[in-house]
Amino acid sequence: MAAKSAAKPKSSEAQAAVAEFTKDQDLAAYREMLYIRRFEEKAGQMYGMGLIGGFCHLYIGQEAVVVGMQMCLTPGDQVITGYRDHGHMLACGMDGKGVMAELTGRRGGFSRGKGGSMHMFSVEKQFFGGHGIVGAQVSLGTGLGFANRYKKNGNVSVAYFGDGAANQGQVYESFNMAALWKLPVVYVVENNRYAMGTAVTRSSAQTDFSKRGLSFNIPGEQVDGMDVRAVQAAGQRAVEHARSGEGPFILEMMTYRYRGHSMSDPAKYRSKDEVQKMRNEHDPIEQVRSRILAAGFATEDDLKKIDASVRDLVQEAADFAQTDPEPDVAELWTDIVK
Ligand SMILES: Cc1ncc(C[n+]2csc(CCOP(=O)(O)OP(=O)(O)O)c2C)c(N)n1
Ligand SMILES: [Mg+2]
Repeated sequence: MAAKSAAKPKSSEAQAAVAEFTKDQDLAAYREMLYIRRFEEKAGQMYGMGLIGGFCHLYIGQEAVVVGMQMCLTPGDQVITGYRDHGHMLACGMDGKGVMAELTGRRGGFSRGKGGSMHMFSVEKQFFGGHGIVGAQVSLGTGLGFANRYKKNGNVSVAYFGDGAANQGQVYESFNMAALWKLPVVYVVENNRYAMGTAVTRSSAQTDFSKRGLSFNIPGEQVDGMDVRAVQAAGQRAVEHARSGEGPFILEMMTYRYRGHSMSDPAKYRSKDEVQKMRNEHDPIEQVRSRILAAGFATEDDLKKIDASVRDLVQEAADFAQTDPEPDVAELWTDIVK
């Protein structure tokens, strides 16, 4: 089923002009988004080679969301998401070697090779997973906000979830409590237009997810999630709102996933043209790349160097993930509730 043709948000707030990035911001965003994309491409290849088992959901196409949001956070702020989580972990600063080694089920993985793609955590980087139950992270993320409020630590939790997850009941129980207790939570709906093979228009009575908090008086904004500058600008407003004690905020990121839902996807629910059009006209990395070149922030050669260093980093992670040993059999009996 054909969805809307562009990533542009409908609501007027989001149409506001987006501030230009500085040279450093543009280059950092470029590098970070490229790193996520190359990492995911490599994960896809390794899955195809049989090196990765179980579920694996790639983030390719959505990179601007997590990179733009991360630019608004300060140390101590928490991040939680669903199963499409590799990009979030890398953006939080988790080592790519540990992420890739978890995908291949090795000792050096973030869950010592026992969690896989959907179950990784880092207390150090304040990343709280990685959750396979659609919508569960929204309640958990609200709990993180509650803890922040209780401890008066000034931190904000960011709970990411999809357009499909937005129809789960526990999301609204969470909204109610977050608004009631003015919890410092930013809810980021990654509206990539599909929940597995179901288009938003087939499953949602209210397709403007920024309005989903209206009955709780939670403000919301629709954002062009393919433009990292728009994400960062909206993210600043939302994080500031939450941090200042005003309560939760909803950001609906209009984004798009280029690959299938998971590694097996019949791809019958959308046309190849629809995907190609998004790639050609809205790619988040290409947008930054053209801006960098137009502004003279870097030359083609400089960008090639960044590309090469990113590829090296990803290759290092892939090599580690194939050479690091598998967990000892005795590990079957550790980290479990007996
Ligand atoms: C409670 C629950 N119901 C159903 C599923 C099966 N399921 C896995 S992913 C998914 C689609 C979710 O789509 P969305 O929230 O839009 O996230 P996206 O995959 O687009 O990132 C479903 C229905 C599940 N994992 N958990
Ligand atoms: Mg979706």
